[in-house]
Order: sequence, then C-alpha cells, then structure tokens
Amino acid sequence: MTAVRAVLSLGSNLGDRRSALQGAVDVLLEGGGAPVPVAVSPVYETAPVGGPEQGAFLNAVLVVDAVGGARALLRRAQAAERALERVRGVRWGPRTLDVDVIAFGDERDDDPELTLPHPRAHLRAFVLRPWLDADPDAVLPGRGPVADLLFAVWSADTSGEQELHLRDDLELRLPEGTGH
Ligand code: PH2
Ligand code: MG
Ligand code: MG
Repeated sequence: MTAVRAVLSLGSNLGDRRSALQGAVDVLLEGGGAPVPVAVSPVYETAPVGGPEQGAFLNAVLVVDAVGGARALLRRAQAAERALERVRGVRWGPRTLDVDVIAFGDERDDDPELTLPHPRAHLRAFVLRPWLDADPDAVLPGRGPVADLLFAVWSADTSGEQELHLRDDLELRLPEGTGH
C-alpha cells in the first residue's frame, strides 16, 4: 500500500508535559502498522488559545508516512491519549495529552468525528509554527502554504494569544529503529 504523508499535533498542559509528548511519540510509532516518522518538530511553550483560564501548553508536531487510512491514524492518536491517561474536563480545557490529526495527504472530509484537514489548524500558531519547522514547504490542503498562514495569524493577533516560544531544552526523540 502506498504511504500517505500525515501531520499530527501534540499538546499537553497538565502534569509532566514533556513526558506526555514523548509518550505520545512512542505510542504513535510503536507496534504493527505504525506510521513511519518523517520529522518531529522542536517543542514550543504556548499560551492557551480559547477555553477557560489554564496553564501554558507544550506543543509539537509529528510528520509521518501512514500506511493505513486516516481513521486508523485517528485510532492510534486516541490510543496514545488513553495510554497517557488523558484527563480532561471541559472542551478546550486543560489536558494531559491531546493528539489531533491535522492533515492526511490531500484528504478533505467534513465528518465531525475526523474533519480533514483539522478545521482550526490554519488559525493556530501552536500548530503552524512547529509544523513549519518540521517541513518548511508544508501546505495545508485547501488553505495554502503554512508559512503564509502563520504570517496571517501573527499579523491578526493583537492580544498576544498566539504567543509561543521555543523550548530547545526539551527535545523529543524518535524511538530506535523507526524512520525511513
Ligand atoms: N489545544 C486546544 C485549545 N487551546 N492552546 C494551545 N496553546 N495549545 C493547544 O494544544 C491547545 C490550545 C484544544 O485542543
Ligand atoms: Mg486539539
Ligand atoms: Mg483533540
């Protein structure tokens, strides 16, 4: 089967945030049928966008070549959330781990269970900035080059809500034996 280039966003703002992101990378890439990692972004500390008042997130992006379909990748993302004992109360509130499928090749789907591409990705610097690091030529299907989208988001952000900063003291690693 041909592989499809897919983009996953990882976020955590509860508990040991770095361990949650690393655990997500490990679970996403383990076992049979696992996607093959292409790139993992640096980690960013990001101000919470939307939701109730809550602590800062760590966010990162993982680019993979997926061998199953988009739904199989979503199930893997949900398995990673469960494995890290995701705790979440309100929508957009604090969570130990959030793994979102941002894009799956050029697929477009308005299924509420898995909307592709992610319906808010183009509005979120915490997705666009690490994605651009992982793939400087990235294009969000139906929206355009990620570099242009990030510029637009920051230009429109007068409140500092989309602020983020690089945490180069917190690098994620890819598990041994994965990758092309
Ligand atoms: N996730 C949300 C809502 N707000 N803000 C930041 N900075 N990072 C996130 O991952 C995030 C958010 C819903 O999933
Ligand atoms: Mg999310
Ligand atoms: Mg989610």
